[in-house]
Amino acid sequence: MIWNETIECATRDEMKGIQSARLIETVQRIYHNVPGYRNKMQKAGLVPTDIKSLDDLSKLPFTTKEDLREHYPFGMFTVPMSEIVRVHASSGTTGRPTVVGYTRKDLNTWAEVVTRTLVMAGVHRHDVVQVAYGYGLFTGGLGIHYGTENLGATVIPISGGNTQKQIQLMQDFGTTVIACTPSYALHLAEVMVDMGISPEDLQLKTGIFGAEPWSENMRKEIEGKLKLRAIDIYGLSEVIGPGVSCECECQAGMHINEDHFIPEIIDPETLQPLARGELGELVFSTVTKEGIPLLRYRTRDLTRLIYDKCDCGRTLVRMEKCRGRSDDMLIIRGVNVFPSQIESILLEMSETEPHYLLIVDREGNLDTLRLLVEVQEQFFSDEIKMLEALRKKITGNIQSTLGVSVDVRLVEPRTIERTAGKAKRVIDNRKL
Ligand code: DLL
Repeated sequence: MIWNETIECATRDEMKGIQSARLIETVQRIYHNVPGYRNKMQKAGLVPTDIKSLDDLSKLPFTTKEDLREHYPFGMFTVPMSEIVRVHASSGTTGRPTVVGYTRKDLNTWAEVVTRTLVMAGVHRHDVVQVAYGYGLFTGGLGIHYGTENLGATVIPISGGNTQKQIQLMQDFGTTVIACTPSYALHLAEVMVDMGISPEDLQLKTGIFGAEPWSENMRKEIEGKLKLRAIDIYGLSEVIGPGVSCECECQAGMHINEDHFIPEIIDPETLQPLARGELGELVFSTVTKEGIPLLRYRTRDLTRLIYDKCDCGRTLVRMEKCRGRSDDMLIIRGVNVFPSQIESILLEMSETEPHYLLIVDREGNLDTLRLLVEVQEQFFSDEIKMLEALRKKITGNIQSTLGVSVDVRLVEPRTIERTAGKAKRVIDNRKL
């Protein structure tokens, strides 16, 4: 089933027409209501009438997280506060939170795009959807919640944490769809084993997993352990929250709701748009939002766009699974390392668990990379000689694939902290 066939299966010309009209209108609105952005446009020598179609998009200045922080909390809103019916915020690791505001129309748009994504994932109104993303300032819980209600499926608004209760309710309420971060999905699988509950005791068929990067190998692991189809959903609070894009049942890239959020891929160094299909930083212009519309917002997420028609029949452009963020990329003695590459290597080995932590330090002038990784129960009880061989194997695999040397420390199962939300994979102690 397709929720909004006219849009989701539009021709490229039809989509371009919709995007152009909405872009022109949004530029006018932002120019007249947001002094900070008007200044940027004036500096670039632009007036709103210079933007005549989608082809002019790349003339516009970028917006960044720093802009939002600078105008904290509400300085980038384009409507009076009396029109704002909800705010959300993302905490981030440093600095002030990024605050976003929604008008009633924005909340309707959000519910619509989340409903589309759930339908893409194969969810229908007879499903029971357990929302284990956090409810609160984070957009995950409430975002998926209203999309599910809009679809007409049953929502269990349990929020994150309370893992044993999550599993008990899955069993008692006949949950068919679980929505949470992929790292929490793995934790659920782990606790299920402790409770003596197997996936066959549950009715799970689909997982709606996102909010953090996860590898293809992690997908296999989760699908194997929970016996469901693991679907990748993407979004960010600045753009709207979850529902910016999502995989369909083909699991071959995430369809972007591009009638609302126009994507571009740029080179993060030169800031120039890249040719179709190239890997770079994803940038979004929101063209229907009222509360806080953003033009050319730099996500820092690295991916590429796929314009071919998908086997599901949708023509909405797809983005590949995120490779990581330009600001998550570690540079270890000059070598670029993404935590997701290490995750993939670990998951290819049968002896390790997908729970790991990378610790970066600087000793003298040299970067050091330490990897703590959990070893499966049966291997941990093995003799020291075997463990040393395993340690060498992991070190060798990482060295040969990524070209960095790493100090591997094997740790007992369940010693790396589990979180109900986004997993923390990296501790960078360097003062750069
Ligand atoms: O994480 C919104 C969300 C909630 C998406 C629930 C999906 C499910 P923020 O807290 O603002 O919003 O964080 C946004 O998280 O720029 C990416 O770096 C990362 N991210 C989100 N989804 C994915 C994904 C929510 N599927 C930031 N794959 C984004 C990789 C993701 N990274």
